[in-house]
Amino acid sequence: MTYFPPAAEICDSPRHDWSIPEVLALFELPFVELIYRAQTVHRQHFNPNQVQMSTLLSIKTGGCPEDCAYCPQSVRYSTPVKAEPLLPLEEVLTAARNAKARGASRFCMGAAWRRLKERELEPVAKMITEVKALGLETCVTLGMLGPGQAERLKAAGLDYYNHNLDTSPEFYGEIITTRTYQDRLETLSQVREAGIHVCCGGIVGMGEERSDRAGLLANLANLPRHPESVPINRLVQVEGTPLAGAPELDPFEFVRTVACARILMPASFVRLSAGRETMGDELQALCFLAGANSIFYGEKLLTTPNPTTDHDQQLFERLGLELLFPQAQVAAPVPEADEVGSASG
Ligand code: SAM
Ligand code: DTB
Ligand code: SF4
Repeated sequence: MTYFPPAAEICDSPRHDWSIPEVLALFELPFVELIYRAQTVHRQHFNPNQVQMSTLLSIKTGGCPEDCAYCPQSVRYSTPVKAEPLLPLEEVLTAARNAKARGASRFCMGAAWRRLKERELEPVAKMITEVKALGLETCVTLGMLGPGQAERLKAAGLDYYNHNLDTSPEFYGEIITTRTYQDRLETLSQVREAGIHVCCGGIVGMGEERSDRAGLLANLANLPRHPESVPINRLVQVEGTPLAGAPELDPFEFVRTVACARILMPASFVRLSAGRETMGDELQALCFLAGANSIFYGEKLLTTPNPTTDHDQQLFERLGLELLFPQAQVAAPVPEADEVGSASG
């Protein structure tokens, strides 16, 4: 009989030196063993019955010059998404008020930009300040940041910046050619330096290998500090994008990815992100069991559908899940790389 060492022996302390073979070894564990370990780690840091909810709004849709092969907002592909200007402040605030009324604790504003331009900074900063004043946590995803911009967003009241690594460095070039992995790491480091929480994850189901999923997770877990929030997106296939028609990922492999993310980044919020609309309730329940503890809530992601709020409320009721409110939801501090040796978890 194979001996599997107790979860605590390998999972207990936040490490920053995960190798691909080590992460692959987790992926390769028997499913039940992997989920047990992920759930064990999850319980060391979180109440397993509480889930945080963020609502997304696309504040600037379409017309993006980048070539991300998954994205319906790229100007390079012919998709149902049409380019629109930056939304007016009032429209954003109405959406934020609705999100709060429905129970979301964080409001995430996304823009289809390659980088944040100086002339766009002030209107977005105003949105952040006013959304924050409604009593919501604020998050934006605006592409790459230039010098000093992260500090100005922070001063406006920004809590989280979302910027994903998306996949492994090896597979990255198959998906995006218009900016590099290094560009992404630089923006992440500017966000961190400015004292903004980092929201950083990726997409699976793009035709990548398991080793690429392991590579994505290792790169996230090996950042100088773990991202406080780790969105795991399952590709939403949109007609007209190069990835429309990509082979479907085995749903259990998706759950394994969530479980490995939980084990590698024990104190981070792991968000079950894009792709829920085409997941059954049972698959989502398995993801919560594997340590996912955050979702996007609301009937639309940026441009594609998400489950209805009624459906999500029923799912939460059926599973006995509760909302995690803002006061309780600051991720436990994760030690810096040089503190890891003495960290106990
Ligand atoms: N333009 C900015 C950027 O890319 O940095 C911010 C918005 S972009 C839409 C944010 C993230 O959404 C991407 O990094 C990607 O991980 C995710 N995403 C975009 N299209 C997706 C799709 N079709 N399926 C799953 N995730 C997707
Ligand atoms: C993230 O990782 N997923 C969200 C958020 N960050 C901005 C976006 C998902 C987008 C899915 C495709 C769409 O709706 O356009
Ligand atoms: Fe543009 Fe972001 Fe879509 Fe890439 S993911 S095409 S950068 S909106």
